[in-house]
Amino acid sequence: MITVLAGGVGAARFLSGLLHVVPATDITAVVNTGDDTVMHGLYICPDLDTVTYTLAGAIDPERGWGLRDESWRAMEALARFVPVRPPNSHAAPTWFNLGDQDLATHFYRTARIAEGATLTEITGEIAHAFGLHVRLLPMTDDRVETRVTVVDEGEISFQEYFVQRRHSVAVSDVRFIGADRAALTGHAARALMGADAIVIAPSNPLVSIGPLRALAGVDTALSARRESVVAVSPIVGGAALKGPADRMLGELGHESTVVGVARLYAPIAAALVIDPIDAHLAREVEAVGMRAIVVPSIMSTSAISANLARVALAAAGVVV
Ligand code: FO1
Repeated sequence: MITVLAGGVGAARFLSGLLHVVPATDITAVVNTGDDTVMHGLYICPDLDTVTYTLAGAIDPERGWGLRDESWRAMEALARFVPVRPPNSHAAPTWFNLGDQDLATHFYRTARIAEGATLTEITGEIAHAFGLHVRLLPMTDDRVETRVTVVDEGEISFQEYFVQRRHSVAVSDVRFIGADRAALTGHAARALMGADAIVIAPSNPLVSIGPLRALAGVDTALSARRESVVAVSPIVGGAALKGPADRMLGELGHESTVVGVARLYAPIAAALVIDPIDAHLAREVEAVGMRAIVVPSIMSTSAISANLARVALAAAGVVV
């Protein structure tokens, strides 16, 4: 069994590549839920949905989130209520786009939560509905909320930072509310303990993998089996594959290079996969305590993604 620690788009693309080299039923993804949000009373899990939709071949390829061939009639209809909304009301937020078909996923999840189902159960049901054979697990069934402190503004929710501010504002702090009380689910804990190899996907180390690492026992479990844990750098040539990871690393006092990523992951993973463009930094990566594995890691074709997955697994001791 292979376990992948996952955020959103980068992880979803890595998992797509992994599916070319490992049977789906041998793969478990433990997915960040710190980005989860409630809009219009609906419980939304962006990273779980991005992974689900991508693996189902249903993701919108340009946006990298939401469903392809989507329509937006509900969002358009919502605009009618904006002028009548009292000044102190948060009703009818129109900055977070929910497509008509995507809404069905959030309706289902929200209704099942109201019936008392756990997020783990619901995630399995949604994955099944989309025909997935990969096991998708939320990192926790408890609520963990990533909050971002924005310079000159103060603390806001992750989605207010990412979508509403288009992640174009400087960040001075990140914290994960509830992580100290939240527990890794039993399923996720077994996926960490029992896997033949663990891959930390090319996701944002601070706000995608960070919430997972903030849960009690995760770093301890990973460091105890460090030799079979490999990370894939989300930073290539000093830039993020997608999203604000590069700027965020710099703003929060880390180096926005594969060396900065290696410093964050050295305690929990023995190897870091880096792109050939960063090959000149391999010795610095090794100096901070990680083996550097150089392989093309910009996942622009399925052949590159599959090869990346194969090489990452080999670095964690699994030959496929
Ligand atoms: N990302 C955007 O940039 N704009 C949106 O309006 C937006 C809506 C949205 C709705 C459902 C969903 O599952 C994801 C959505 N995302 C949107 C993506 C999401 O905010 C980010 O990709 C992740 O939170 C970062 O991993």
